[in-house]
Amino acid sequence: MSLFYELIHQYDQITVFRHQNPDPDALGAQWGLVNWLKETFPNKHIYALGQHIGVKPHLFEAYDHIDDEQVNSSLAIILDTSNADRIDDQRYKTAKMSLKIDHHPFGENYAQHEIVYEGASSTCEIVTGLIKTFMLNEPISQKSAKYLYMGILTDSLNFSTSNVTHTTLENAAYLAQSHLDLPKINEELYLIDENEYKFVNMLRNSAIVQGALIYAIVTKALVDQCGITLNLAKEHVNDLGSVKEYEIWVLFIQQESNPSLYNGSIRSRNFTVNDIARKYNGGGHRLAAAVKSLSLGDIESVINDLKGRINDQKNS
Ligand SMILES: [Mn+2]
Repeated sequence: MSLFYELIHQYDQITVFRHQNPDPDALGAQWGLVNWLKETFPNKHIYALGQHIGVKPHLFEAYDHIDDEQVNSSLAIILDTSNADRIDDQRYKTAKMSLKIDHHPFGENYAQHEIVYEGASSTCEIVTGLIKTFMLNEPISQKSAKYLYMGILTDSLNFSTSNVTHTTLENAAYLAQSHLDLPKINEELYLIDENEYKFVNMLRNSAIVQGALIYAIVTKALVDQCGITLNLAKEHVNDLGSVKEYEIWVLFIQQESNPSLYNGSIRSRNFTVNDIARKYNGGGHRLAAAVKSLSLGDIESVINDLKGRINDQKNS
C-alpha cells in the first residue's frame, strides 16, 4: 500500500497507461486515477496515454499527446494489463520508474513495481482501495468517483461474479458517497440502441449449442448488416450467458485486419477456461478469458477442448 503513495510523492510527472482495446475497467481506472491525481496534486503533471478508444468514447476523455522526453522523466503507472505487448503505447518502457496495478492472473513482470491482487474483481476496485486509504475515507470528486465506479460495476457484471467480496462493495459504497447518479450511470453503460438490439437477436438466433456449450461466430458481414462495429459486437459475449443449461459461452469475432482470423471471448460461471485460452494465443481470468488470431480450424479445437472440460468435470 505505502509503495503507491511513496512513488506518487516522488515523481512530479506521472504517465498513466492501460491495455489496448480498452474496456470500461481499463478506462475507468485510467481516467479515475488521472483525475484524482490532478485534483489531489495540482502541481504535478499527470498524463493519460493510449491510442485506442473504447466502444463508448463519449463516456471518457481525450488522451494527452506528449513527447518522448516527458515520458522518460515520468513515473509510468500501467493499469489492468498483464502482458507487456498489450500495453497501449510502448513508451512505458522508457519511463524512469514503473508501477503495474492489475487483477489479472499469470502476468509478466514488465514493471519495476507491482500491486497485483488476483482476487480483486476489477482494477478499479484496487485503485479505489488505494485512493480510499490515502483519503482516510473522505470522498473524492464526483467525476473521479464515477469513472472508478463504472469499472467496478462492469467488470463485476453488476456485482454478480464469484470474485465480488465485501471489499468490492465497500469500495463501491465509498465511491457512492460522491453523490453518484447510479441509475444514470447504468443507463449510460447499458442502454443499447436499435442496431445493437437487432444484433443481439441475430446473435442469439445464430448461436450453436452443443450440450452445455454455446458459441457464435460473428462475421464482419453480420455486424455490417446490423449497422454496428466488430468491437461493439465483442461486448455482447454475455448475451449468450445466463442460461441455466449453458456452462460455457463463447463469442468468436472476425478480425477486421485479417478476415481469415478470429478473436474470441470465453466465459463460464464454474468451469476454468483460462488454461485452455492460453493454448490459443490468449489468457485472462479463470472464468473470463480471451483467445486471439484463430483460424476456423483452431476454433474447432477450442470448442473441442471446452467440451472436454465440461465432460471431465461432469464425470469427476
Ligand atoms: Mn479488468
